[in-house]
Amino acid sequence: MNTQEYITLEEQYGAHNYHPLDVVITKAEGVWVTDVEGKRYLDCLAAYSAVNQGHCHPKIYQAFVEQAKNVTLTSRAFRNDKLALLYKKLHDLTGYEMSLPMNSGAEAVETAVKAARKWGYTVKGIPDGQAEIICASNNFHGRTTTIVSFSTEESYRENFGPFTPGFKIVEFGNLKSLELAISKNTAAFLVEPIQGEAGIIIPPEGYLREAARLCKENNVLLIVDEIQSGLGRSGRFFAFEYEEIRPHAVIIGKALSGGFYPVSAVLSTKELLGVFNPGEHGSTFGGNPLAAAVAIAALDVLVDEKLIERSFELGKYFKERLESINSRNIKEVRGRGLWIGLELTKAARPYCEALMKEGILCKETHNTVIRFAPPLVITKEEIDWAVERIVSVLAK
Ligand code: IF1
Repeated sequence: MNTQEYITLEEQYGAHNYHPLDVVITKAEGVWVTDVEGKRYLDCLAAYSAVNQGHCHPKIYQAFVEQAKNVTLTSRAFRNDKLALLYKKLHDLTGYEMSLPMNSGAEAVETAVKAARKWGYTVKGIPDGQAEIICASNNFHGRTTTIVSFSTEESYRENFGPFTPGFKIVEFGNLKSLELAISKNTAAFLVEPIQGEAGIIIPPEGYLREAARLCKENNVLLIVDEIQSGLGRSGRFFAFEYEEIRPHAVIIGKALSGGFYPVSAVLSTKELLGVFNPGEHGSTFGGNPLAAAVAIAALDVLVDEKLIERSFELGKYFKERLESINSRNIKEVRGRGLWIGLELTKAARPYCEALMKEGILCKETHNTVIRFAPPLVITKEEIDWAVERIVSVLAK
């Protein structure tokens, strides 16, 4: 079948909840993907940072296949011999006392919301049914009904109500707004350290540090969503490290599996994750041995191949090269690590389509931003190759 035939089938039989670029990928390796016509592209999206380790990484693949030969799923009714090792690895790498595994990122966010509420009632002493969680404007934390309840993006909410109550919105980056929103019933402040979907928005220097202080003073949990910003994408293991803080809980997903499988987790203290008793929360697939084996390998690759350091160094280089482009179409270049938003003065979609023709896959966000977030295994030469094409497309 050719590209058009796949598209026709998809449009006829699949729900239209996406508007993808018209490229049908059939194979991928490292930073490169190949479509059904045999054309190669440099992937500058990395599945929204789920393939930080590069597509089909051989070491993760090996762990995946080896584990699939033994046992893939036990359910949590029984134990398996991989989950304990993942818990230990997450603890050793991050210092967090405990973790709770789920599948999609949204499920881990839901887990954090439930944990924070229960902590609010049983530890902080918030009156029953009154717990509040504060979230930031222009957040993105997923698409479940509860999560879209605290989205500020109309198209994510319209016609999906009624919504889950108990969430307050503050302006992202504005400490005064946070301070005013905190009440004696506030259980948590949930925030992305760098907002991804909003267009790779870095808050003002000191924002997270001061937010952490406000939370501490008011006995409010600081929960950071590092599903997209974490695991090396920002040039640090966690993006919050730039502000030298220690959030009470961290949510991870995406690259935790290197793209092989949905694996997510909440990392936190015994005080917070200890609120769950048997039967109160869970998932059929969460913490399964295949997911655990894949996640262990995915974390090992990040560390062993120094991908976090690589993201920092090459991200700086890529950003400098983009900043040096002289084009009246560019409004701003911003980002951290290999996570760069190029804000244009006009709609970004036609530029993404033009870049695709030149062999670069990237995706616009918020209409005017092109994001560049290649797998962290990209080389300097490949960045040069990309920049050459970005320059020529932007000149048009
Ligand atoms: C889609 C965006 C990126 C996330 C943060 C939780 C989740 C995500 C910070 C939920 C997911 C994805 C979902 C994906 C597109 C993508 C995205 F544009 F929508 F915002 F990356 F920028 N927290 N982000 O970024 O994780 O349940 O999806 O595993 O198509 O919706 P999930």
